Amino acid sequence: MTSEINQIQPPPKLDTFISESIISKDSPISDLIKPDLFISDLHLCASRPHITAAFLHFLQTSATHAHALYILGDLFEYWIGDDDIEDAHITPIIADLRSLAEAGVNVYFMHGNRDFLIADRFCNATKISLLQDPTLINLHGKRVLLSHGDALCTDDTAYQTFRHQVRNQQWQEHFLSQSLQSRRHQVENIRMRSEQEKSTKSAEIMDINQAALAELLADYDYPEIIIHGHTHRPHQHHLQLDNHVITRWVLGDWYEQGSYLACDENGFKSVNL
Ligand SMILES: [Mn+2]
Repeated sequence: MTSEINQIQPPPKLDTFISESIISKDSPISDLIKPDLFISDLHLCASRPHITAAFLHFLQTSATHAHALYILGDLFEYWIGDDDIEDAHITPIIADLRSLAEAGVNVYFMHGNRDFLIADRFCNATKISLLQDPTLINLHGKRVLLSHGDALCTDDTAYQTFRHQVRNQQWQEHFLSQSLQSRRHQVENIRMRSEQEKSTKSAEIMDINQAALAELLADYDYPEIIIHGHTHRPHQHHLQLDNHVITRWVLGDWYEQGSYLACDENGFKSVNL
């Protein structure tokens, strides 16, 4: 089956949920009021302390009122292995994520292309649950597909080859067997190369491929909503695919300003910090 994907104008009130009809009367009242929050692409890094400070503030304020926090990849600029957890830049992030989870907020993390080596030790220390990419969830009766987004950038064949290589278990075991210093050095080199390559790649190549998106949405039986990050092009897209109307939320990065997407029984709202 070929899937046709077309950008369309939003129908009225597409993202407004009709609360009474879709929320179970048995749901605890707090779950109805508390929003689910979605963030990605913070790229936390010791060289950008103001972003880390903004994130810690977010964890101590807005996030504490949430039902759940979904971190959809690239929380860190890079992650060289869970044995780096004692790093002075990392420890306050771990502590505040753990405090949030201990305060009763469900915190979920999905790997991005920068922090795909986050594993059990990090998850145990933060009490975060790791999500597979993609993951389908149900929010107020709507099916919502979550993804980081890099797997959809299929026009960037060089990147997809790299992605395939570094997601290989043997590659990861070999990489993790090296010293922290050596790993940090290698990652710095990869980052530098990738920055140079980015300047020569067209904007289209680095965006998601519409056919790959259509295939993913069809595979998941046309969820009403897909949320992803990675492209750093925050936007609410409306599209029509095989007679299904689908909303695609693209999350923003935190380079200049923090932002999150909130969902409650009234629908979605994009918030700048
Ligand atoms: Mn990314």
